[in-house]
Order: sequence, then C-alpha cells, then structure tokens
Amino acid sequence: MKLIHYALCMGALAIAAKYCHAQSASETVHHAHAPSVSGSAVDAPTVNPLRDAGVAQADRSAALAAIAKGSSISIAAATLEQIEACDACLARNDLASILAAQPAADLKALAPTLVSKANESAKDASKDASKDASKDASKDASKDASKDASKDATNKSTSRFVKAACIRAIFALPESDRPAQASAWKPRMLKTTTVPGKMAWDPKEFTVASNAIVAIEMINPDSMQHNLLVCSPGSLSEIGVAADKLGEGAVGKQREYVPDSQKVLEIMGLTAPNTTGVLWFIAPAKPGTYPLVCTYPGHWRMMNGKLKVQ
Ligand SMILES: [Cu+2]
Repeated sequence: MKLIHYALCMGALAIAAKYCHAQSASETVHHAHAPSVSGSAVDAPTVNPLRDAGVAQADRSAALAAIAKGSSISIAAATLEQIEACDACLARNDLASILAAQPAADLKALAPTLVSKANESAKDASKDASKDASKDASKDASKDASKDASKDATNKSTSRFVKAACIRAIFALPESDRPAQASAWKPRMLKTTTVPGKMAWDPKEFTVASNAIVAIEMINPDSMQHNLLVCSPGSLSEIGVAADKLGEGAVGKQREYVPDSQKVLEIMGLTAPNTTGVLWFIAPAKPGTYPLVCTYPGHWRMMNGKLKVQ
C-alpha cells in the first residue's frame, strides 16, 4: 500500500511537473493528487489523467510514461500499478486498453505478475460469490441489505476489473508468447455494431456463463459517439434518467456521461465515430439479466440491450 501511495505521489508530481508549468513548486505539491491537464485556465475543471473520464488517451499515456520514467519501470508495469490503485475509477477501461497496447516484450516480462494477479483476483471473486449465495438465502429487501449488496458489487467489480485487465493484457500477446496458464482461460469474444442513425446495436442481446471472461467489441460506423455500460439488473431507467441529467451540466461531459452509481458495473467509454471500443470484464457471478446501455444523453431509451448471465 505504501509503495502504491509512493508511486502515486511520485507519479502525480511528475505529471504535475509536466502539465502545470505555470504553478510554483509549493502549489504543485498542493495539487499533486489532482493535476490539471489543461494547466493554466483558472476555471477549467481539475482532471486527473490517471483516474478521470474525459481525458485523451494520449494524455493518459503521457502521465503513465512520466510515472514509469520516474520509477524506472516499464510503462506496462506503471499502468498495472495504476489499474490496481484505480478502485473502480472512470479511467479503468482506458488504463486496461493502454496496458494491452504495450510492446509484447514488456507484457511478456510482466506476464508472471499478470497471471498471479489474475488468479489472486479469481479467489476474491469466488469469495464474493459465496457471500452473494448466503445473502440470497436470507432474501431480505431491507434498505441495509441492498446497501450491503451494492457495496459488495463495488468490491467485486474492483478485483474483477484487475483480473480482467490482466487477462486482456495476456491475450494481447501472440499465442506463442502467452504463459501456459492462459490456455485455461476461454474468453467469450462478443461483437456488436452500432446501426448508423438508429441509436441501436446489432446484435443487442448476449448470453454468457456466470464468471465467464467476456470481451465485447463495439464497432461504431455511426456519425456520433456511443458508450456501452453493463448495469445491475433492473437499473436501466434509473441509470438512463441519471445519464440524461448529466447531459445538462459540465460535469456530465467530464464524466463522459457515466452516472456516479454503484449500479454501473462495467464501462466502455465513449467511442468515436468510425472507431471500435473494447471492454473486457468478468461476467457477474449472479445469474440474471444485466442491462447494456449507452448513456450518451438521450440515447438510453433506444440504445439498450441485455447481457443474460446464466
Ligand atoms: Cu449512444
């Protein structure tokens, strides 16, 4: 933990030095935990390139490169540290993409760590699954119980997220370079395409096994941006209404229209026209129908689908 904090502080300082040219040293330290990408503008919202949405991938990569340089480690290793420290932050899928895009030699060097973290997280996930099972036994819809459930969902999604990011990075390696353990992982590769002008996905429904390793690719030939979120069962309209509200203020753009809710389980961020978004995740342990939704304001009523977990 101390190490992570040290790395974070050093990293943040390095980023601050890079991005906050105008600030004095003492101010830089003061703002170290939330360096601003845009730097000098007084009213610009403070954005942390390692945690927040609304950050260009190039800025994230630059921040990670600064940390790697400061700690004399590879960008892959620095990115993995940030993924672990991310704790379900909005940048998590972007960080996972950056990790997977690192040179094969660096990923290969990191592979033993990636494999051990993937396995470590799997243990956590099964612990959570048994917790879920015992909770089902006493099906009590009291407020406290549901609060506990969503707290569990957050913990689970954090460790599952680290596991998914590690597995994704291993699968970014050529098959011949993957560690032997990877042959036991059978990712479900799902693909969907946005239908231009229709605010829809084709296909929009998928069925996966509980705890499966899932990769969704979203091809976006549409002329507008779309994202793709996996949410808790029954939460579609709650998340959709919250997303529309985000469309009314500046904070919405900064969050890339992802509502601040524990019912948002997985996030593929905004995917630009004529690009492809990718999201790797571990399917929920609990069988059920999990809404898929695009939370770009105004889209959710039409642009939604289902992830059926069996
Ligand atoms: Cu959309």
